Amino acid sequence: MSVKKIKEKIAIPQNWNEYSDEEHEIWRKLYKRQMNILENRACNEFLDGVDKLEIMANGIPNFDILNKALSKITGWEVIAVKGLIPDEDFFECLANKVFPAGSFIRRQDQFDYISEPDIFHDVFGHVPLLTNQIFANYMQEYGKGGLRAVGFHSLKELARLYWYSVEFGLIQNSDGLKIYGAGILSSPKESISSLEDNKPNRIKFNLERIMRTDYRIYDVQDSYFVIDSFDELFAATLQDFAPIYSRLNRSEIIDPINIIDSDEII
Ligand code: HBI
Ligand code: FE
Repeated sequence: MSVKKIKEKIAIPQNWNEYSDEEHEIWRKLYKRQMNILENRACNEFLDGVDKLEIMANGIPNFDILNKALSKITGWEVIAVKGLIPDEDFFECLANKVFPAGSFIRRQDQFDYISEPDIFHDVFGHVPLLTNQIFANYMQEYGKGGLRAVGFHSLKELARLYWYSVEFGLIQNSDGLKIYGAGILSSPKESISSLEDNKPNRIKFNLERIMRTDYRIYDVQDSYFVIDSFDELFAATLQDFAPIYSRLNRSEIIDPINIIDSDEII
């Protein structure tokens, strides 16, 4: 499907002028709290992305202004959508360098946690890394892979890859162990526990192992998978998934609380 078609199908107007002062204030408070926590915990590529997109601090970003900066850097654009969209439309967006973001913001009584992705999770959590070319390439390959996975009836396995990388991924390089997953970056509690709590497993990234690993949506993760670079993540998408899917069909699902013999523990 073309960019034009997918946007016609799922985009809604952001109506940036209709956000109230209270909504902008919620964004400012969420942004301030997270940036304090993330200063030495988020990967540099995320922090650089926040800088490059500069308008993050003073209130809910206007997608027209955000996209002027973002599209110049990696050609990606953010569109407003009502909320979670069907998998295939989501993959179609990513394959076309379009990131679908919720345009509503949580209420004050949901300040610490909201179950479905609001504009703070989607734009603060996901968009800054789209300024990193390798990560942006990964997201686009992921979208193309998702469209292929539909044919293999392997959406569940592919969704696990998204979950344990784009949403809850950690990266370990010369800067130390840092966060790149949006689900962590937008959560005050998990931004600390994912790096410092001794309860969760931290396991070296392994594509097939991840695609066998179940996940729980409504709590902090029992396992995190650690890459050593975005190149490693991107390279993982370039292999032929067909043999992997057929091996996965014959493999046991792994409960995220467990580790297995082949795991390389960080
Ligand atoms: N829709 N808007 C939106 N945002 C998401 O992150 C999203 C989605 N639909 C499907 C989906 N994520 C998951 O299935 C991914 O794991 C693919
Ligand atoms: Fe997300």
